[in-house]
Amino acid sequence: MLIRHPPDIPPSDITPPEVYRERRRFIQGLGAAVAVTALGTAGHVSAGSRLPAVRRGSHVLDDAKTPYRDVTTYNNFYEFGTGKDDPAAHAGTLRTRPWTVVVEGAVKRPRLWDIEALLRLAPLEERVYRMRCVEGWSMVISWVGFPLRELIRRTEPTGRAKYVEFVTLHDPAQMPGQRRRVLDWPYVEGLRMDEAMHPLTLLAMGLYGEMLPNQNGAPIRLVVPWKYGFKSAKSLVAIRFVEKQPRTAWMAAAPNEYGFYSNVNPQVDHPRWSQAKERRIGEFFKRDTLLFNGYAEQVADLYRGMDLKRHF
Ligand SMILES: Nc1nc2c(c(=O)[nH]1)N[C@H]1C(S)=C(S)[C@@H](COP(=O)(O)O)O[C@H]1N2
Ligand SMILES: [Mo]
Repeated sequence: MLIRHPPDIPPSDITPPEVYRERRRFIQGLGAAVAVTALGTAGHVSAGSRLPAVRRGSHVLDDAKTPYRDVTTYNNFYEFGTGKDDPAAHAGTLRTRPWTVVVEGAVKRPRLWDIEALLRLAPLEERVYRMRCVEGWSMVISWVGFPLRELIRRTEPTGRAKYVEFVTLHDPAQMPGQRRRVLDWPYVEGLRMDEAMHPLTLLAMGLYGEMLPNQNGAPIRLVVPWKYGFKSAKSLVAIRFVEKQPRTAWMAAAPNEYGFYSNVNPQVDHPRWSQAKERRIGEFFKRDTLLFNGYAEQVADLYRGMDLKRHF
């Protein structure tokens, strides 16, 4: 495995989770004495308070939702290992209470938010979004959260705030994958201010009406449905308003492969594979990948006049 380029699986190698789990079981069976663990049967649902009431949101796709089991057992969360089943197997060590998120930088109202206060900052709603990983697989996921702009509004960014930086927890004791320098920890992502303010950009605390399981980024994560999955940073501890474009973890790891924008774009291939198609988890035939992951009508204006091949 090339650890400098972690999302390194060519699309042809992407295995549907059911096949993958069977294969896992088979391999584990070869280890004879080892009892077969029920991989991710429940997942690690966060302890602590329950979600406040959730209303049906404005962006609910008609597409069939990917089963909860797949959404919670086939994950990318390198802080717990680089295998798809590592997060479900190992994220139990993450403690999600107490939890705080510092919101700071070029703002009038910096604040250290307690997670319980964040959960009640704005009405929670269900959003069913298409999600597309840069590796070439996709899912349709029911999130629970509120638009990031609700938090931004209360934070009052100043004129110097041009970008927003999102930072994941850095604690190798809770996140054993951070003991290896797979990435330059902590995981950092970024959005341009107008992308962060877009009504589709979500702060998510739940999945399928329940608290986020640890492996999906508990207790709070970003969800940006028109961008490749890695922009949606998990287990956030800081949100910073900054003047300069943030140095994201993936750009630092492989700048020629992962650009700042990372908009889903079937016309811009990854240097090592085509991005024209994707496998929806649970389906056999590949689908055509859609520009901006199918959200062009809502987001294309953000990029008008930009060369999307250069700003990939
Ligand atoms: N902190 C952190 N956030 C992360 C990742 C990660 O490794 N660490 N992986 C990203 C990638 S590559 C994808 S595809 C999505 C997967 O989210 P899911 O496991 O909830 O489907 O999380 C993104 N957020
Ligand atoms: Mo991804």
